[in-house]
Amino acid sequence: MCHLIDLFIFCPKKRRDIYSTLYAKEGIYNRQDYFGDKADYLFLKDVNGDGMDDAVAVYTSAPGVGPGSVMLSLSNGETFVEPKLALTHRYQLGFVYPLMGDVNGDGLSDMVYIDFFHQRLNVAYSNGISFDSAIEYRLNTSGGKINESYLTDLNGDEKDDLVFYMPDAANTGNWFVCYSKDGEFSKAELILDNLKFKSDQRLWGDFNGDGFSDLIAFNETTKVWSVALSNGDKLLDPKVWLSNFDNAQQPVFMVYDADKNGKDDLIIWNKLTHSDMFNKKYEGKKGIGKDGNCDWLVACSDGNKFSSPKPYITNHLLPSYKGNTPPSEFGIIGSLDGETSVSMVLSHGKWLGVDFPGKLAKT
Ligand SMILES: [Ca+2]
Ligand SMILES: [Ca+2]
Ligand SMILES: [Ca+2]
Ligand SMILES: [Ca+2]
Repeated sequence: MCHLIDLFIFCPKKRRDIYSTLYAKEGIYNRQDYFGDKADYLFLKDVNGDGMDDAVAVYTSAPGVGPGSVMLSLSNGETFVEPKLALTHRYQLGFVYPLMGDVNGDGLSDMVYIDFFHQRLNVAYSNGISFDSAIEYRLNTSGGKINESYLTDLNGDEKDDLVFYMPDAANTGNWFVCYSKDGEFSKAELILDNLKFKSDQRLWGDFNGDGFSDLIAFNETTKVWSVALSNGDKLLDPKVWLSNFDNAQQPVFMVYDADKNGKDDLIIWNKLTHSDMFNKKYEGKKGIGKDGNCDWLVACSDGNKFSSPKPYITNHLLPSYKGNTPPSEFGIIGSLDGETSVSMVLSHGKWLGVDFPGKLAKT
């Protein structure tokens, strides 16, 4: 039987001491076949607590998959294995969204469903093998409406907290936290009284490596990335960490410690968005119009600022190299062995990962 994957090029894992751009065709790896296709949400999180990130696919209503199914495929250090159903949790489409994080601090990533309409969380704790049935937590936001939320550890106690943004008139630009503690979520507390600037995209990570998660925000007009560091209790005033950022290709942004120095970095995925992958005019060309060129770039944190973004993988699934495979629908970054970061694109159920190519040279 001929699998499509036979057409991919396999290479041994490479570790490099100095910075070099890795062509995806040299190092692409198939980490999983036929997992997560048509899923509504995909995560790369450590569900069984062995330090290696596992693949999680959440389905709302795909054909042939039970509504609310959460599929899990564990990392064995290089690939994903043993795909199975780990939870069924049906939820209201349109105002409930799944997140993942370790809410109870046991080292196992839990499934969390935030319900923006009812202002509540349903938490399905990982038991190391699958997820237990969800427990409901009502959030006390004093009447404010949550608009955007993240699970991240603001106060460094290894339990992920719910941080969120409330854009209504009384709270414009204000950020709040409900701390996870003692099996409950605290009443909402103000952590930043104003974002102090207009932002178009926001993410969370620990950019200075002190264990407290920080807010990063991008302003598309000024082309500036700013970081508001956490002191474990509040967010400090935002400061510019990267300016003159070229957003021409409208990339996907992620936060991850790519070079594994303990400080989260800004990851930029120039996603290819056109669907006409067999169109000859794309062959050998990069960055057409608003389409990305399948490159991955990293802006490394030194704890005070980001370096200028550098490509570290090029042509990660550009159709001219992989003529039989449609452009990737999804990109994600994590670590399958717990030590090396892997940048992954997903295309029709295939998870294709390339390891971070060694340490970046100092600039
Ligand atoms: Ca794992
Ligand atoms: Ca947990
Ligand atoms: Ca916490
Ligand atoms: Ca921090």
